[in-house]
This record gives sequence, C-alpha cells and structure tokens, in this order.
Amino acid sequence: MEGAGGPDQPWGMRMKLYGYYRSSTSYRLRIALELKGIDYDYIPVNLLTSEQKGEAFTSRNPFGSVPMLEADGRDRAQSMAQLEWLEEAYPEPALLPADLEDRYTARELAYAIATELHAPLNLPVLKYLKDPLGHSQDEIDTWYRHWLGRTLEPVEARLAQLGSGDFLFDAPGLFEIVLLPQVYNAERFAFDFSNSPHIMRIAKACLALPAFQRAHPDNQIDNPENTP
Ligand SMILES: N[C@@H](CCC(=O)N[C@@H](CS)C(=O)NCC(=O)O)C(=O)O
Repeated sequence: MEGAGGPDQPWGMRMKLYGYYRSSTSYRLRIALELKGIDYDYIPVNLLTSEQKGEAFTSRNPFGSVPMLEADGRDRAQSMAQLEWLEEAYPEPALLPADLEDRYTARELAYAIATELHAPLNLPVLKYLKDPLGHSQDEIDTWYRHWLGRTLEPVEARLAQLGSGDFLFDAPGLFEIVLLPQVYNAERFAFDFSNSPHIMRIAKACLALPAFQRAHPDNQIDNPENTP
C-alpha cells in the first residue's frame, strides 16, 4: 500500500524520528529506517539543553530519552523495541536472517552491545559519575574504555569463530545497526581497535553503503558542523 508518508507505510502517515545526531541509539534507528527504505522526518532533540527532560517531551515519552519513533499515531520509546517493531511491521527487507540459528546469533551480538556495553556508557550514567560521585574526566574516560573492551572483545572473538565476511551474514542487519554507532562512539574515545579486525572490516563495509552514510552523525541537520 502506498500512503502519504511514502511507499509501504501501511497507515499512510510519515514516521517521525526524534533524535540527536550523536546519540548512538538514534543512529541505530536512522540506519534501520534507511535500510528498510522508509521515508521519515528527523526531528532533533537537543540533549545538550536537556530538551528530552522537558515536560513537552516526557509527556510523550516518560523515559525522557531519544530515540522516540512516532509511527501509527503512537510514540514509541526504547530503540531495541523500536527495531523489533520495525522488523515486524516492515518485514522486507529483513534486518534478521531467515535461518533461526543465524537470527539467534545476530540477536546475541546486538543485545550484548545494547545491554552490556551501551547501558553503562549512557549519558546519564556518565553524568552521574561526574556529579554527584565526583569522578574526573580521566576516570570517566577509563570507565568508558573499560566497558567498551569488556563487550567488544567477546564480540570480536565470536566474529572470529563465525568466520564472517563483510557483514555478519549476507546483508547488514540488526547486528550492524547496533555495532556501527558504538564503533563511532568508541573512535571518539580513542578506543584501540588494533585487535578487532573483524569489527573493523564489518564497519568499513557498512560505511561504504549509502544507507549507513545517510544515517551517519556527520550528515544530520542537528550536527553543528552542518549549521550555516
Ligand atoms: N535504552 C534506551 C536508551 C536510550 C538512550 O540512552 N538515549 C540517550 C542518547 S544515546 C539519551 O537520550 N540520553 C539522554 C538522557 O537519558 O537524558 C534505548 O535503547 O532507547
């Protein structure tokens, strides 16, 4: 069905993604929407001014975090649930492989990053380390690299076991959607990827694709470098 919001949006309304250019979870959603070929409006939410904590936003999303996906007249919070919902609402092109065990592997790696790596590196956690706990920026950077390594190392080891190619499976999907934003953040924190050839190969292959390029933080309207 063709709706006003673009091809194949069953409810005929264009989706709205509320996000922030550097937010890794918003980046996940941008990649997924691009891979699925879904037309959407990107509405910046300024995390630097805590716009996500204002009443106008929290009355719609009680979690007070981005991304928020407005689709089908509903405000959806939580990126992993949004990704799973998108996959069910728009099965094609699939973000998960056809084979049951391959789907398991994609989820194992994606959820390891989402739950064990991203969670302790979330902005409110980092802010809390600084105030009230009083840690220095150096200590916070050490914390950041510690939690990155703790999950990226087993992810790399799993990829080595699987002998993956350019992507985990034939095409980029759930795993790459969650991986790429974390690689972007890790590079900002000067994480040493010299022992992560599989992650690096997959990241490079993804960044060569237009969908990943369009979703990249560098190409978002709320990136200050893009403001005239
Ligand atoms: N579990 C949430 C985490 C979302 C999240 O951490 N969003 C960050 C940006 S990456 C955010 O909005 N931080 C600001 C805040 O929580 O105040 C999800 O996956 O959507």
